[in-house]
Amino acid sequence: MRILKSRSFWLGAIVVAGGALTFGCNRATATTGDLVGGDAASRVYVKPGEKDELYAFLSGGFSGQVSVYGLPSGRMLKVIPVFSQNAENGWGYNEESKPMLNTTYGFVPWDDTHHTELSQTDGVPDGRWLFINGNNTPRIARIDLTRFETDEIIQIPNAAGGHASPFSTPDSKYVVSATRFSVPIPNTDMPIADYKKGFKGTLSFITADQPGKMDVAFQILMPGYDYDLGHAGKGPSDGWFFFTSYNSEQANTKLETNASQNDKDYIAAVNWKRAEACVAEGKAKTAPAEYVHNYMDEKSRSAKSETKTSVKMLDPRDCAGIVYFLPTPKSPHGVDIDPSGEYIVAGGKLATVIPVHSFTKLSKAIADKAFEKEIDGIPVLKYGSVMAGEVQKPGLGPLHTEFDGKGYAYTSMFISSEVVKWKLGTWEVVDRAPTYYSIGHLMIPGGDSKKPYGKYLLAMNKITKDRYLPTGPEMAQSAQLFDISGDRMKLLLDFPTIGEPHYAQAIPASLIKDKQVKYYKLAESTHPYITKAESEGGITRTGKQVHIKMIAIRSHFAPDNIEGVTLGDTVYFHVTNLEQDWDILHGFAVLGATNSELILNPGETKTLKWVPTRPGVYPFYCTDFCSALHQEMQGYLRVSAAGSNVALSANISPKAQAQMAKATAGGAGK
Ligand code: K7E
Ligand code: CUA
Repeated sequence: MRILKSRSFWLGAIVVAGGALTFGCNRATATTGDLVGGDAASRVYVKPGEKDELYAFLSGGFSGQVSVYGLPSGRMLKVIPVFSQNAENGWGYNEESKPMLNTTYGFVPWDDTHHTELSQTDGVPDGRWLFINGNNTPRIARIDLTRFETDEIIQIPNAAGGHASPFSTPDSKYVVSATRFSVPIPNTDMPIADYKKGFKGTLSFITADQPGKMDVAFQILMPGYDYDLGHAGKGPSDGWFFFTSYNSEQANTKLETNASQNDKDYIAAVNWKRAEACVAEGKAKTAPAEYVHNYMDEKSRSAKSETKTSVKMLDPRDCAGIVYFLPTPKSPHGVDIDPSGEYIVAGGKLATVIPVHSFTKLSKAIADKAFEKEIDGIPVLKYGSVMAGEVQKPGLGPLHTEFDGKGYAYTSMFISSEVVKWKLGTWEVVDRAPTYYSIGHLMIPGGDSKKPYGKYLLAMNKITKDRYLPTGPEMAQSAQLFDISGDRMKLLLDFPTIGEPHYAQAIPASLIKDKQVKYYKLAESTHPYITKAESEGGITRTGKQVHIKMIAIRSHFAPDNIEGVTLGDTVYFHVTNLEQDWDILHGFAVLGATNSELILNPGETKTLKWVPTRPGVYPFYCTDFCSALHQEMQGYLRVSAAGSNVALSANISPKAQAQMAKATAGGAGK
């Protein structure tokens, strides 16, 4: 029988799966008690005052952020703002962080984050950084794990939909981004009907191992398919990268059916070391491409943006041997490499099997030229020549696979809502566990690395109806923690998540927790508007701009009374938190500001821009309950009508007064 082509078959399968889902729901109520291991509560119980074993980093999907949980407890520790403005702490609202969201499309205050990726040393997560992709306006961010803050964001040019991203090579020399949507390259006005002729894909390799210096090292020009996911080779397959694609039909409408025609699509196997060599030999064309690179200056804690103007573009026709296509059933989603680096597992979301390719066979097939055809300079290998095996009857809708390091693989089954455990090499299914419901990614700590931690598995589910107290039409997505230390998976815990986590990664806490920055040293800050002592605060006017330098310390602001601002002025509050002590934060908010608050880490200076719109007296106050006299931490700013002659004044020390007078005399432009 030819496998699964007709639309009616698939509709049938989905209806059947819907039935299975309903069955799952009913059964859940009856047997959850049995499914959860009897000692589950104690396995996830972390006593008050004690700490979790692992940090887990969950992507936020449409929240645009990363959330950090402790495992096994499921305690939520932090939301790290990345691509979305975050009024909670002023990310993307304060002047220091705004440039982080610059792109060639302007200021883009949101994105869709899918994959968290820890930096690696020799194929093992090392706890230095976490990378995360922006899917909508293709970008990759770097989060520093000594501070849990986003430090760098690079835009990916010649791309639309940065989904296969930001997977890392084993030493984080590169992280990658492949375009999900093919587009004209360079993107230009073109009839959509010209898709087959004019639309192309790109695979981008971004240098990642030097903070502040991320750049697009090179791009590979690909046929106009949809590139979906990727993973680096390791061990024997180190030097290779694998990307799934779907829509080899090159449909540009109703992809639901039109891109599900072919029995097989392709995994692109990229020899990136060879690509590097071709770039070095001058075989790449320098193509115009505008993209923005934003990074947080370490000393001033202020972001800078730079625009780059070209990329090195490699056409596989100019550099033989950089890409091969591996036929793979059917519209594959995930591609996951086992810890040994030998097996390449595809999640053919419409396939009835889980296909596994062999790297040894791939190398031999290339040597033997076992090609069935060539597409745009890319040899297509014969399926039989690269296939290691197929997992039969795994369930419905395989998406993603992770590994436990003990010879087993675990695949998420979206349609049949389950995790399926199977054995590498024999391809037999050995266990399955239901998930509630519609699992997307799953994650084993280190489960895509050379050394899986292999104790837990986290399932991330799209649908939670009936699992939690109802909260109106939208219910939270959920994560479910399983114990995988024994032969059978045991469900331990359910917890709701922020946004829609797609992928997550986790790492032993011991690799991160003792490296935490506790405060920023005032003495080392190079922020141009820092106020290092109460005596240095002040107010200066430059034309219509009023700069207020202010300190916050338990429990006052200085200055706390400001006059002389008039309508038409733009006010910049530069507030420095003078505290030099862990976890002592202050906040700053002004009546009527069409902006967020500031939240100030100890030793940090942040700037709130405010344009008053009517005369009056405006209180400001601290928003972070910092001391017994937090409520006393307040002040006033007087705004007068345009043209009034109220002198600029602030109740500051005589020394600061004198400095202010000098600065105002020098800089006054009014
Ligand atoms: Cu499967 Cu974007 Cu990795 Cu969602 S993706 S689940
Ligand atoms: Cu400072 Cu509350």
